[in-house]
Order: sequence, then C-alpha cells, then structure tokens
Amino acid sequence: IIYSEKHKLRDSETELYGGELVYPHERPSRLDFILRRIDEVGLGSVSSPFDFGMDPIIKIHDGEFVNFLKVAWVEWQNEGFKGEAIASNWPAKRMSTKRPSFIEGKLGYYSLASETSISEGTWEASYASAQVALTAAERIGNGERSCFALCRPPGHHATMDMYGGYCFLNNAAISAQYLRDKGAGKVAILDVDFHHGNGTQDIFYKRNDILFVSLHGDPMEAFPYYLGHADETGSEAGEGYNVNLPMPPKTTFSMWRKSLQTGLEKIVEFRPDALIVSLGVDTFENDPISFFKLKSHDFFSIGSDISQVRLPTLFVMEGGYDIAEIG
Ligand code: 6XA
Ligand code: ZN
Repeated sequence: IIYSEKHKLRDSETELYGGELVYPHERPSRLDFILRRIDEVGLGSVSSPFDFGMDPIIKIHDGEFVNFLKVAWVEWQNEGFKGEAIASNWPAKRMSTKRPSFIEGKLGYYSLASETSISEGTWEASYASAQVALTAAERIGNGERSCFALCRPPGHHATMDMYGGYCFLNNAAISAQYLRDKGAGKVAILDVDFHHGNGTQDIFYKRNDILFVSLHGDPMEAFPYYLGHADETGSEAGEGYNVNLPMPPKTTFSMWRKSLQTGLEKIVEFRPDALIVSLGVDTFENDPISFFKLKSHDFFSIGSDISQVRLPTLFVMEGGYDIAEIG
C-alpha cells in the first residue's frame, strides 16, 4: 500500500453540484476512512512514495497543460477573483480551438467539466498522487504480486490535456506507460469505477499495447455523458483494444458481475504482463452521486474474480463517496 499525506493539500471548498456550490464529494477524509480500515483488518504495510519527477507525467500529459495546472491557482488569484478557479465557458461546437491568454479562458480550454475547481495545493496533491501510483507501479515492475496506490485526487477522467470529474493527472495511465517503459510488453487496465474512464480511454485509444476495459453507468444517463458507449472500440492500431460495458440505473451485483466476467475474458485473451485496476467504489448502493446497487460484501467477490486472472495487479484508487462506508 502506497500513501502520501500530501493528498490533504487537495481540499477545495467548492464543487458545482445541482446548481449549488457545495463542499466537494471528493474530499480528504475519504482516505482517512480507507486508511483506518486498512489498519483494522491488517491489510498490509503502508509506505511513502518515491519521487519519479516530471518525466513519467509528461509521457502521458501535454507539457503546456501541466504548466497550466502548476500556475492556474496563482494566475486566478492574481486577477482578484474571490472564489476558487472554476471554468464557466468552453470552446463548444464550431468555435475556435485557439488557446486564450486570460485565465478564465484557459480554464475552459483545459477542462471537460465545471464541477471541479482548482484551489490552493491542487497541483502539489495531484503531483504527489501520480508519484504514489508510480511508486506502486515500480513495485509491480519489480515482481510484487499486488500493490494498492492510495491516490487522491483520482485520475481516470483526466485526458492528455484536460482535467475534470475531480481528476487532474491520470494516475492509471501514467502507471501503465511506466510499466511499459520498464519492460512490460502489454498492460491491461480494468476500470471498475461507476463512471466511465474517458481520460484513460482517450489516452490509449489508438494503441494496441494497452487494453482498456471499463464497466460503468451508461453515459446516456451518467457522467461523463459524452464518452463511454459500447461502440467505442478503439481506432487505427488500437481497433479492438477498447472495451466499454455500460450498464443501466439500478444495476445489481449479479448483473454487474456478468460484465466483469466479459471484461476479464477480454483481458485473459489479451495476455498482458500486468493488470491495472482503476478502483472506484462508487458502484456502492449508497453512493451519493451514482446509481448502481452493489453491496459491501460484493467487493470481496470483485477482488476474488480479479485474482482469478493471476496477473500482477496494481490497484489505483479512483472514486467512491459514501465516506462512512468507503473503508
Ligand atoms: C461530477 C461527477 C464527477 C464524477 C467523479 C467520479 N458531475 N469519477 O467519481 O469517477
Ligand atoms: Zn466515479
């Protein structure tokens, strides 16, 4: 288990939710509850991350995007705005793709949703979160059977050059590329978060060395809405290496588990050297922002099913917002 206290630096005050600015669902106490449970059940020892620097991050993300994340909060504050930095306008259909110079324009240029505000410490926490994932990936590369990267903020919505959905850097994608560079020929990513991992899909869409499989709420009815349909199967060399398994509201574990079996069969067929699980637990029945009906004990079955593929497995924490039950 890899964990950094620096996640606490990401503690924004505002999320745009239901037309109100509320205290974000994605908050520091999520990891406090997970750590407490890890301790209670004696899951394993908890270690601090190493610093792998910027190189593995800019193998996945655009350099200008990363520079924007570093300075956005300061630029926003320098304009004298009172609240946190939150996008309110986008390059929408048939508009220009030129990058504006003013911070308000850049927020929309580099984001895919407006719920996520940029606040003090957001960059520092995001950087540390990526280092947590990289440290866990390094363990897997060195022969560990499994490792849990307690990442916060999460990552699977972040694309090469966009943040949103509480995500800034794509921790799973950064780890996958790191494992490839360390010698893994093929890596599979299984995304079990309630939400479609649009960022991870987009990053690897044209590649056949990284298989992406996602189980999620149907984007016709759930965030991120504009990606995650079953007919998105990859393009160019990546054709056939993207698998989306969207499911409707009120999906129970018996239905969800059939999709997991389908996804795991694809992974076995692909014969990867390692597996990365984007571990969101917002599929839980009482999750405040999601609509699946998984029960607490079902998550043991998920672990058991995943272990059947007998692959070195890196778990990367993503979503899950029933804070009291998240452990
Ligand atoms: C905001 C919905 C963000 C979902 C974040 C999440 N409108 N992603 O849990 O996995
Ligand atoms: Zn989620």
